[in-house]
Amino acid sequence: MALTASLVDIARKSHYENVYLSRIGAFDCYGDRVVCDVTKPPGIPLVMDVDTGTDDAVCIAAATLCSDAVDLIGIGTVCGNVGIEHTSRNTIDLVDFLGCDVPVHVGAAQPLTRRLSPAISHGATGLGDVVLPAAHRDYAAGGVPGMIVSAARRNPGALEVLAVGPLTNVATALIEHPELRSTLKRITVMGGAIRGGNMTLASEFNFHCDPEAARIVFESGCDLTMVGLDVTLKPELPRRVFDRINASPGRAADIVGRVLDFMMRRKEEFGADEPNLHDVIALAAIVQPSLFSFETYYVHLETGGEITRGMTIADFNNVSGKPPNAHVAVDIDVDGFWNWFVDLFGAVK
Ligand SMILES: [Ca+2]
Repeated sequence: MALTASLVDIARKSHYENVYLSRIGAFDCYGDRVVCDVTKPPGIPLVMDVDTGTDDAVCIAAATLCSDAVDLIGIGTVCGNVGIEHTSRNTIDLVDFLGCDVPVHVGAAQPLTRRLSPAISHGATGLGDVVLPAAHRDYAAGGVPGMIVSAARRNPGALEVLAVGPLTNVATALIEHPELRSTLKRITVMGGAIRGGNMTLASEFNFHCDPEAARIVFESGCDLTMVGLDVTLKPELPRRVFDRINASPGRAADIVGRVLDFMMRRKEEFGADEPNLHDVIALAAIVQPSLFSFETYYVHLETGGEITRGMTIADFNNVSGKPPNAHVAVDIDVDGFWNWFVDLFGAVK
């Protein structure tokens, strides 16, 4: 018992007190012997916001395999790729299938000021033709903004947010809880592009879906990393990666293999684009930042215009005179990314 007590003392001195204590609570104990690696530093306390979504599903599955790097505290759902009923159902069914006990909170059913226009590339339910067993649990009580602020209070200055859907929930949290602007460590978003678009000529889907929310997040003053099409379109799913995932053990590889199979068939049957895994690349920017090149800019969010709604415009020449508000991922080591990805799933026993 003495050993356990000393661990708690160490944890109480830790910057990540609550996270570390929760880890200790999860350790297996045999009498006085605690089975754990007490020298291992705590992972990044992380909440995710998702609109699951095929590539969100890949991202969530990958995040559950990154327990050495991140402590996944909670997941919020938002409308985007499909309606909130489907994004929420997909998310809770997925984490339940993966045996992950992270709480899932239901978020916004519509963008801040607009009506949702779902994506077409994820099928009617959001997961293509992949069907998951229904979860044996309920959604966590409370909305997503409350979940984020609660997690931030328990991890002051340390909590990171990974948002891979429209930014409706994150913007709402920042509006309702302005203290988040100084207590969050960082927000990483999958969205935008400083060159080109995929929804219009100039805008990316997530920011096109809720540009007003994206503007609030970009103008919040939070430390912000933007992982947009500039990097997420570069890794195109190679057949060798598809084969490696399908040969990997475990439930995460099973579900990701099925999602990738849908993406590959969609490409072959409908002449769709090469499969891109957008959202998991934003996760990689958190846990494997050395794979990326970042540049820091003031990024303006355009909210109007037939083509420019949701466009992210980097102030390359400091015309605005405004200080930078985003670290923009501008390049990625594609081979390094795929190696990380297959190793992540292949390491499961
Ligand atoms: Ca997404």
